[in-house]
Amino acid sequence: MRLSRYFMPILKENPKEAEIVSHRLMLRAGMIRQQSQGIYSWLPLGKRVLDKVNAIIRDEQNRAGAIELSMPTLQSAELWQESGRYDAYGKEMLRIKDRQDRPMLYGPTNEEMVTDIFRSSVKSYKDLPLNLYHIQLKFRDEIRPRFGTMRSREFMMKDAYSFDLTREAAEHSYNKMFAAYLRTFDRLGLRAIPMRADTGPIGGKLSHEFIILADTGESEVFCHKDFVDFDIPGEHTDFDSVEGLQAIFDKWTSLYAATSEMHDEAAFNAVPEGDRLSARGIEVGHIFYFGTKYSEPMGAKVQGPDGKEHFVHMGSYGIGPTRLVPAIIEASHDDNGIIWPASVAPFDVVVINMKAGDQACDDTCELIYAALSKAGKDVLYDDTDDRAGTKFATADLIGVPVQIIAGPRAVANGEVEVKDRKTGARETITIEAAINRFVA
Ligand code: P5A
Repeated sequence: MRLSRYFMPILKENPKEAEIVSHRLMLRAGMIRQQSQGIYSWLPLGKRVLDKVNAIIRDEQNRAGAIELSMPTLQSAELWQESGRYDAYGKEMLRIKDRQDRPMLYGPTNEEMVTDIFRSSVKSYKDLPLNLYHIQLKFRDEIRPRFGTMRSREFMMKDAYSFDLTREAAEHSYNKMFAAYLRTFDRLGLRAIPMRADTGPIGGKLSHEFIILADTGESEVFCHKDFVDFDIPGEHTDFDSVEGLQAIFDKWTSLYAATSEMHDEAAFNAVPEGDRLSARGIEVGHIFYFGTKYSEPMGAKVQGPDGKEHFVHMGSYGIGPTRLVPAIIEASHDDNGIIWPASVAPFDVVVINMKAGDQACDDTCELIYAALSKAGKDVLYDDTDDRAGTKFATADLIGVPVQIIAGPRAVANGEVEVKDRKTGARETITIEAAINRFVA
């Protein structure tokens, strides 16, 4: 991508409305724009990061055996009347009428809709287990939308829904998502700790929130400090192994970890004082097991091996991609801007032409840009005629992991400078070596 032809509206000044660093940096880097309170456009740079986050989420959902589909944002009120949640959900639900005066709503979550899909076609236990997910916009009319896309009214959610014949089988499905979440957040460069959590309007008794520790987090959390160094399940984790996944779940729930709603002061005080971590956190995921809460009122049942009909046991599993992007920034930035983990960086490399219009600099940059693009890298080429200082500031602000800087002096020697955004380390190497580093 040539910067001269891209759309990346950088802000020079700090926006006044931004109270936390991620919101400030997302606005300054031209990643998002507020359209109305708590409703955002994702501008091209932001969209690139969001797409990469979603690709990792999708990859881990698929690995764990979940199957992707796509459900609509607008739902009929009738479904929610069946489950009894239409009235219970309250003012957070955006209620709409269509031209025939039929009550509709902008979905805040999809338990009812997916249960309807399930009951319309699954009739036998032989078709279980089943886990269906999508990555879709949701709307919740939050009392206090704030911090940009961290708590917005329209937001994106990856929501998965599992169906099983028995409670034991449903627990295995829960454990699959539990392990998939540990892997997902790790690949996003985050340490997320599963904590016992309140189930709120989704329901059920068993639930875990996945929390990133951050001073700017909205939740108050309490946990054992050893979680910070626990091992993440590897990529060869066998998601069909009931014992294997149970062992992962048992290990990750063996020490104290709870959100403020579930906090048990006495149990926390039993943790040795030096091991107690009482902190603030950002909830990036939340998983639930709620048994037959939706399947019973909505008549979602299958024939079991005993020939009888059984209401299915369900769970639901959410991740907030549009919250994850600011959460990653909260965890990874410095005074100059964002520092993206390579896995979600909007570009892999930025090539900075220090003297656009100078034949040798132009030729060198074009050569590098073409070679790295051909090798499948996402390359941003700063071919603008901005001042060098502006270019460096922009490259640092948008947080691309590697900068290749081509200035007249180095280029005359057949060299470029390579800068690591995270460490700030710079080295001067030959143009060929710079290309080979990414192509090899
Ligand atoms: C689980 C999947 C549910 O809705 N039903 C389907 C269940 N859970 S949840 O905890 O309410 O939300 C799941 C995740 O969505 C993100 N999230 C938000 N992100 C941005 N702005 C919001 N207002 C918002 N509300 C929820 C969070 O990451 C949450 O864990």
